Amino acid sequence: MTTLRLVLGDQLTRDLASLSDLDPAGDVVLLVEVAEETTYVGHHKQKIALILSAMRHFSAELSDEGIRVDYVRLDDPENSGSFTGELARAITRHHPDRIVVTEPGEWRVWEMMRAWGERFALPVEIREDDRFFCSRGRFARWAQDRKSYRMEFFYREMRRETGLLMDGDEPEGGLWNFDKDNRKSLPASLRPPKRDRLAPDAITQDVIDLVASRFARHFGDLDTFGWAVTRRDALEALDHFVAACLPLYGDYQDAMQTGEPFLFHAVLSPYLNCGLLNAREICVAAERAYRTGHAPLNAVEGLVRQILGWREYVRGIYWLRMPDYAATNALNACRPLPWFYWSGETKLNCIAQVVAETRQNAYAHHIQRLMITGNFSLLAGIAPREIEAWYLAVYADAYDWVELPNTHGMVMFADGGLLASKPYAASGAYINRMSDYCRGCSYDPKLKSGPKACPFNYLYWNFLIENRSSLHRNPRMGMPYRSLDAMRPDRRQEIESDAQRFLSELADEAEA
Ligand code: DLZ
Ligand code: SF4
Repeated sequence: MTTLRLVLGDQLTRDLASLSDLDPAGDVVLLVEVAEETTYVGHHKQKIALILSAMRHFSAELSDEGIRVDYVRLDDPENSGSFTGELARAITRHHPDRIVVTEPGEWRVWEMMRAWGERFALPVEIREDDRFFCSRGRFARWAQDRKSYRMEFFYREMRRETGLLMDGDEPEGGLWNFDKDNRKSLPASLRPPKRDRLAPDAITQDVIDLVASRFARHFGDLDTFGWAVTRRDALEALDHFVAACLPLYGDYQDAMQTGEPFLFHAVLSPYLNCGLLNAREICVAAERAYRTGHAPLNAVEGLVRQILGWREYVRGIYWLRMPDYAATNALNACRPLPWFYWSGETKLNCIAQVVAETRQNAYAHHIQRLMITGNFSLLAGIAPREIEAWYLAVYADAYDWVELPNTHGMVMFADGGLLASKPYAASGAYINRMSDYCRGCSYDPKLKSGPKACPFNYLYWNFLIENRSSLHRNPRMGMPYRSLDAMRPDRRQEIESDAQRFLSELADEAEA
């Protein structure tokens, strides 16, 4: 019996469910580079290069094991350009008795997969993706009969279930969450550890050349490519993070500094999300660092919360609520995405810095994503679909299951509060406190009105004014609305006219 096992570009692990019972004598593993996946959004050049190079390396590793691999390259003249088309061609090559796949990370692909059985008149087994701590069914059971789905409660259950950072039945250190210790601003004297870029090997160089010629118009620099593309190198990146960055990861988790795109962050999500690393080994390595006295609890708990808590939780929400989830727009936001999200050409220095780093690295850390590019989109009322497509395209770690809930729910509050208990809206004061961006800006974060004032300042209040009917009953918004209501009417008018001027200039730029 021949089984054809299709492995997707974000499933690059030997531990994949669909490879668990692989019979090297008869089975064929299929990997396909397809135009549809490279262009359904205009991915960052480095993201495409990372995935294709990691796919080619993974395929070579399987072949070295004696496994029959059928690998279709993007520049194969017969390439049909889609998963379905390539599966059809592979079926005519191998005449399999059945197809085995692992569930994908995207609703769009899930729908494709579910149609394959009928289309090819073959048994298609779609296996659960057991790389996650919490299966889709387990999450649905947790969510059942709950009025609200707060991450914190889900996270506690996951801690209890996995035993990670537990002291018997109690959380290690007596608290579930040490987030309050993780908001320090970066002292000027502190230099974050150096990150090495890996020099491309011949396989990666081939892919870089392919991406440079075929995706020349896509966003992003390619000459700075330095990602690990094998499990071995990704494991080294994990070791380096634990040894050099983890001890201070918690303290400066929310800090932002010009010229320091990585600070003490893990920068492992691109590997984790494409299969080169797995969630459990990262959490276990971090816990070990705590138990051996190498890293403090606030750092280790912060990391474990990101992976065991938040990452699993957003995936759960995605599969629980799709496809309707993506269509909600609770705040009726509809402005187009400003062009400066691509060009970086804007007087808003914080955005210019984050876009420049994003272009250079296909990476920005979570506070840059949430509180700079995200915060601006929220305050300016950018259409959720536009900003979601941007995040999905520009970050090397972005796949729909993780990008969509983070952007739609957490950043844009477009789900009306299913994911976040309040919108993460902030004025220039927050950005000024947590970064050095304002020092190099032509706007003044301390000015509240007028053309020199930081636009985040009046956009923040204007956001509250524009969305009063949706937000003022939210208990966590009580304080800002009380402050707004205490303002004199002429101050409110000033806010609205500053915001109108700024937003209409944005609209003019979009039309130009
Ligand atoms: C993101 C991506 C890209 C750019 N290219 C490919 C590809 O050529 N072949 C492939 O199998 N997967 C690719 N991917 C990842 C898929 O888009 C991803 O597997 C689906 O979106 C499901 O998460
Ligand atoms: Fe950003 Fe405002 Fe600071 Fe300029 S002043 S960097 S726009 S927060």
